[in-house]
Amino acid sequence: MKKNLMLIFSLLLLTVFVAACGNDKSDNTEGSADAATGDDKAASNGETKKLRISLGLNDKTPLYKSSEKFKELVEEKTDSLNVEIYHSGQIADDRSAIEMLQFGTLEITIPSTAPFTSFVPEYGVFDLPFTLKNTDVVDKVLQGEIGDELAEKASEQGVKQLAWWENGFRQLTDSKRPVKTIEDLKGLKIRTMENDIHLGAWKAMGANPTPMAFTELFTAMQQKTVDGQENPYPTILLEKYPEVQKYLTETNHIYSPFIFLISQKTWDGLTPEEQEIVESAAIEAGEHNRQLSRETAKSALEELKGQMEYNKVSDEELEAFREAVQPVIEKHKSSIGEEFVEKYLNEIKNAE
Ligand code: KDG
Repeated sequence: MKKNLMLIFSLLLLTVFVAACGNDKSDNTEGSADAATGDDKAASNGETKKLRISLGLNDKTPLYKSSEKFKELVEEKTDSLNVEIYHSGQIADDRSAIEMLQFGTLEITIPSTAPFTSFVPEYGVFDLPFTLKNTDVVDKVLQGEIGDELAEKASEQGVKQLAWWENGFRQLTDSKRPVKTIEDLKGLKIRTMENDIHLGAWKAMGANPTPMAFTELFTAMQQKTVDGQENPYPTILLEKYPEVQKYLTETNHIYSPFIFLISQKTWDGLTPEEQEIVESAAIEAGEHNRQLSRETAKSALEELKGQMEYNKVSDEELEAFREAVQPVIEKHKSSIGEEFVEKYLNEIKNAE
């Protein structure tokens, strides 16, 4: 009980602090520097609205570079909007950032879908392991009915999803041993995103999983609080995991989308013209992001092979992983929604 009160109190403190440095008109004075990207933005008529983007990943990643593309697209079309990009969890971790969008004390965040399932359980379809097999299927499913239905459900939570971006296919790293069979997972302390399906899946495969915010992950690996983690190749390379992890295991166990979320309160405060500019920029930057993410995943793997001990789990061995997680998939069909999961699995079959 005391812990919950402390959590609520610290969230309210954080919200007040961020609101104080948020859309304060005085920040829009002539020549106010953009704290994150160093651009000067003279407010044309003092009416410039600030759109701060909170990211968990650092400024070397495709996520950050595509956010810069979003900024460029918006600011070339209007003087009334000023985009600021805050990387590496400078403002908040994923879940806190989503809550701040709900309060209206932060404008934009672009997290993985996994932490968003606490707000909209249906996004959990992407956490069902070994369901999306390649990017062709991913693109068809996300651009289809499933993608549209999920975006509509997000609006019920005070946030508006403007576009699908890409985190990518997730791979395993650890500091203890190579993982060639499911038996090698036994007892490995694996950090997972804050998501019950991920937790259940790694438990079912024999690991000892710990849910943790992304902002705490590198330190936890450095201090050996966890043995390993799972993320796409660009994150593993660009967040410098080879410094604290020895083994890299290709599993492709889950495909993670990123979702471009804007506070409903922020959205409602934009003019129709500004809404059109922001939405089209989020979609166009999303196309840029998918391409950059896929190119970076290929080059990152080659670089990682020179820095870590790499192995790819054989298709035959992966069958044991798939079998182990089946009960977890069955269990979470009800928490996500049986009908929606069936629709998702059918869309995947049609796309394959
Ligand atoms: O900016 C996104 C990150 O905060 C996070 O969603 C990345 O996949 C991720 C993870 O493992 O937390």
